[in-house]
Amino acid sequence: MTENRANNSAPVTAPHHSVEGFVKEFLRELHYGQGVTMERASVNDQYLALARTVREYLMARWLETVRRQRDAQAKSVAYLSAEYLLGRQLDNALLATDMAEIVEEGLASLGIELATLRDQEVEPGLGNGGLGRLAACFVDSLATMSVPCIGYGIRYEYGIFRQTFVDGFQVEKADSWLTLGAPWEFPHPESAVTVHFGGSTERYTDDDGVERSRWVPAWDVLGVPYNYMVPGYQNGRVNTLRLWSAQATEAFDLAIFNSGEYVDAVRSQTFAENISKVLYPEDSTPQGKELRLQQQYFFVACSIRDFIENVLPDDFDLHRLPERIIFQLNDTHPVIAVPELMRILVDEKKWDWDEAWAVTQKCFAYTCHTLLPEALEVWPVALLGKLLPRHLEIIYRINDDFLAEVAQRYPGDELRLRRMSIIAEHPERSVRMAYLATIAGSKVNGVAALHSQLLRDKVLPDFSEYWPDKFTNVTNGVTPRRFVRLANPALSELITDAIGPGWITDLARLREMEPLADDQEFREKFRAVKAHNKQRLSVLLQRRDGITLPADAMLDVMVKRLHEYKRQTLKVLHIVSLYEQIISGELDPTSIPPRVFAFGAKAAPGYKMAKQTIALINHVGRTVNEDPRVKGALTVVFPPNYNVTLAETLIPAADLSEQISLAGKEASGTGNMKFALNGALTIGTDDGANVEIRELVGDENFFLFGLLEPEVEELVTAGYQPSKFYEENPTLRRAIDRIASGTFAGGDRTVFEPIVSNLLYEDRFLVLADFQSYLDAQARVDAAYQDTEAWTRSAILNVARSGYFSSDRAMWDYIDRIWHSQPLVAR
Ligand code: F55
Repeated sequence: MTENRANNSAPVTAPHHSVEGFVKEFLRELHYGQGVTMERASVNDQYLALARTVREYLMARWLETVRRQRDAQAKSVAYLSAEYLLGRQLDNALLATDMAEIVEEGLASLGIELATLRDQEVEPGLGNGGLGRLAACFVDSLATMSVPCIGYGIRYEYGIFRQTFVDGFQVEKADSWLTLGAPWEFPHPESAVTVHFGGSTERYTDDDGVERSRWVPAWDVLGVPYNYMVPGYQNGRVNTLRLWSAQATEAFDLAIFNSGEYVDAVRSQTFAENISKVLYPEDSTPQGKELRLQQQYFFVACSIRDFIENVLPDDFDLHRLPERIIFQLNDTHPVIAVPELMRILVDEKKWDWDEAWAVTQKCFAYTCHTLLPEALEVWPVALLGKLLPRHLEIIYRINDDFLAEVAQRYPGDELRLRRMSIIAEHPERSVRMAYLATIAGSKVNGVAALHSQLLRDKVLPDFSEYWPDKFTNVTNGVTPRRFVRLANPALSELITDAIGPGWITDLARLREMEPLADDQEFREKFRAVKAHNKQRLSVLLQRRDGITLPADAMLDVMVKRLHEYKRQTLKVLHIVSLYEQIISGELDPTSIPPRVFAFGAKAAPGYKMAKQTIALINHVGRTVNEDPRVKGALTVVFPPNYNVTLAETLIPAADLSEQISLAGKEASGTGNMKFALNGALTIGTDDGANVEIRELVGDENFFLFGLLEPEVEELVTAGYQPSKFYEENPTLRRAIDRIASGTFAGGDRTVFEPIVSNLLYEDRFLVLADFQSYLDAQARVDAAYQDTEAWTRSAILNVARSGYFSSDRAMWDYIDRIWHSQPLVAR
């Protein structure tokens, strides 16, 4: 039957790759898809018709990619990630199909501006920050490299909140990204998967007389897959991102029929549908919320089932699963997949435990993204046992077997067993998800060289001693398609004119630009690109937020989630310190290059200190911007709702990139890479991937400051007293006193008191210890910026030497060190 269908099906072809071909399809979509005429079409109608037209150009490639992957029976990567911070889709699809010019011309012939329709798209913000954006970069690279990959995740109805400011304080709004239509998704309700929850387990004896355990769940939900295209860059490939949406099962429908309380029954449907309702906005301190665990289990259960039943052939022998799949765990969020696969093999397929464990261990690998102890996920045993009783049993068994092995290797070492147990006893009996991931994974990797080292030495030392070969590093990367080619067309053209277009898929080739750093004419062109990008940013900020950027100022940018360890406060202290010195007459404002201090940052809604810091930035900004004494010299801008779309205009305009986390706290950073690739110089600590950026671009093209990681350790062990730094450094004291005085809060000393006393008496992230070193580095920045030619030279070298930070390279490293899968070459 299927065979027949396949034989009879006509080949799917793309519409004609020409202006006429495009216009014809576009009008067809407008008329027959949207059901409107050109005269009556709204901008949204036009956008939706355009998006659907563009995806038609991708469809044949998509179907062909899926067919080939099926036929080749190649090993696939299943990237399991609770977050994908995709950014807008239209431009990326136009680039992948090389349709941008045709579309621009075709639309123009109808009197429509492409730019207007572009702006109509609401970006899918299904992630918090770096981790979610990394997942999006990785799937882009794998598609471009023709590596078979399915991205699995959650189709949140509401993504990361939209940030607004009210009197400078963050106020969150729901991100209803789906309301105007979702033209990039393909729902498949017919392929829905049932997921069970709750209930209990029971022992029974099977037909062969074997004692077994089985799960008797209490309730279930449906997972409906929504497919998204992940187009490779002009290579004829389109991979799939499959996001799951929760729906009530028939059991709910029955309840409705049988219940006199019809309205109540319908209402209880929403209970199931809550699971994929909203993305949790905490980017570091996981909330031990039941719904969050439901989300995690929901999407991995759907994904594993989908892979086994829909991707693998019907008669597939699961003993060979590791030949066909590697489940890459993006942090611990999907790690419940481990007991889930065990449950399927042992309970459903009736395998022996050891047989199942041998296969399972080969199917997973784990990427850790943090070093902060509070960010390591743990689930209370009581909660996990209530929601997933069988999985808890399985985790216990994994733990027992593992600890028995450890006990054999280290007889009598009780303390070690307690340290290495998946189950923590204090402060509450709970499951340490990172340990489970480490024990089950074939490999464990950190996301930058320093991070991977600290992961071995500080976070999982017992495990790295036990399995030295399990641990590896893969330094993060970013996709050059979105973050250079699309975000910075002017620079892209300059690069392509100089070295040809090969860099877009082979970013190491940017090295070929190195000699041009010494070419005066090229430097001039490079500066023109920067100036153009600043102008573009200025237009956007004016239109988007009513913010006016001064012309010809150095653009100093810090964009990332708001977190104490990232130290936005350090940058505030720098601004306040300059302000203080200028208004007291100590510093001549014309002696330093005019600077715009730009921030972009969302705070987790429950993170008080982070929200205060946002208010502080806004209040300092207002005071500074309104003060005629510093006018022209210092400007602070903080556009609300920093997201991928804003990043794409902001980063290419930057001169200076702020990467100022406390050494040993930022696992990698990926913004740092985007800035360097777009010709900003970095001021940064010896942390995360900054270390590697500095090594590559050269010391002389990077402004290093601050304590090194071992020095941080030392200072903290010795008993760090921030107030000492305050007392001993008059510049620092005056900056802090200025904040404490209420100057930035209309004279009210209480508003920012918590920040001040935190700095003076706690300062977990050693802001005060690094203050002077930071100021000195900023003075070096000012001096360097005055020498325009030398600065431009450094900026060009930053671009030329940052090709290593392509996510394509990162993917090759995963393939080499972890996955051992192969690209699917054309046949
Ligand atoms: C999201 C949810 C939870 Cl519960 C915990 C963390 C996160 C999250 O968003 N983490 C995150 O973004 N981590 C970052 O990952 C990046 C990619 O590896 C790193 O570059 C960055 O250093 C790290 O903080």
